Amino acid sequence: MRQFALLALSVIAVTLLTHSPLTARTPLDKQESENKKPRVVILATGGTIAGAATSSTQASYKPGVLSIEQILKTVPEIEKIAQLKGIQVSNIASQNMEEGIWLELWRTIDNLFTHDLCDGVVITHGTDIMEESAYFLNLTVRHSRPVVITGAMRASTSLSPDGPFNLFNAVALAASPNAQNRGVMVVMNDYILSADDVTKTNTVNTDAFECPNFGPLGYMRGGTPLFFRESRQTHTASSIFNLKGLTSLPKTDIVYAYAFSSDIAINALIDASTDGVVIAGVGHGNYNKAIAAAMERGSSKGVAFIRSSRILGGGVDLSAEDYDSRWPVSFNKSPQKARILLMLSLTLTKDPKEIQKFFMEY
Ligand code: DAS
Repeated sequence: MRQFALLALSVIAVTLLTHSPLTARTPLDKQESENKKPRVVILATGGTIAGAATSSTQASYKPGVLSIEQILKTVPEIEKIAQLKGIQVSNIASQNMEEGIWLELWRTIDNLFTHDLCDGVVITHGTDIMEESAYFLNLTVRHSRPVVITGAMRASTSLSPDGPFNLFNAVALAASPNAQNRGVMVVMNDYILSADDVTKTNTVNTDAFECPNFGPLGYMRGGTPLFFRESRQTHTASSIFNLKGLTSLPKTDIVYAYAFSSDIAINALIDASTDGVVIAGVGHGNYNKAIAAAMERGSSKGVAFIRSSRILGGGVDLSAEDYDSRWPVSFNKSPQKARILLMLSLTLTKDPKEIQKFFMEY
């Protein structure tokens, strides 16, 4: 009993003695400064940024190996710029992305922002499907707080991985008050890229992402975003597309056009009851008579069609050859982005004239 009392007295004494202004200030300062730092939630989905290889110089690796906790340990500097929380949504190579993961990402972000649980969101993601996830969320996350997607072209075990600085930049951008109302952004290789225009332009290099039509929104420099333009397309808080109550999305596909392309693929999709097909046309959204005939057949069965192009820049507009208002044109949307906009448009309408308006606006 005597020993416990002595122990209790010594604990009280130490507390009183060490509770000096400095010590008192330190926990409060730490707490206050912690509270002052923006709150950033990192939603991890997998990809190369979570990838690992057996040697630091080999090119091949396995994506989706490291957990978000392990990834965060490689970038201790981000603790200085934000209060962080990591959530492991999935751990996949993004070529295996699923509709359910998109809907989970949307629900999680909507809940975080609706209930003021964070100031910004970062998504770590594979690079193969990154531009599609970014555009999907750009059209459906109806909030103005920043959502920033990043990844890596080299595995975390590489001699000089690009993931850690991409993640630092992404958190710094999501934590920036200047990142509000800019739509979903992709940060890769110091570029800040808009979800409506970003596309992967190299299969292996670290400089693998561009905005081919409008150029980058800006750059990250030492953790500070420098913006040179804003997205002119409607997005996020201004979007008409509402996923509330939806448990699945319309089925839309893409058919590639090429020299003497057959109608086998497009007819198979029609017979499989797809809801919509994007034609990745040649040139300014063109295709041959076999595909044209299949489009007529599909239209008679209620399938929606969009004319896009396999060409990287320029898009397809109303001056396309033989423009037919039954087949809306994609404007600056690549086939893979046109597919997403068609998918969401079909949650509201099948009227091609209404869908054409969406392709001019989003
Ligand atoms: N397969 C790629 C992916 O997961 C790896 C990557 O680049 O992230 O998208």
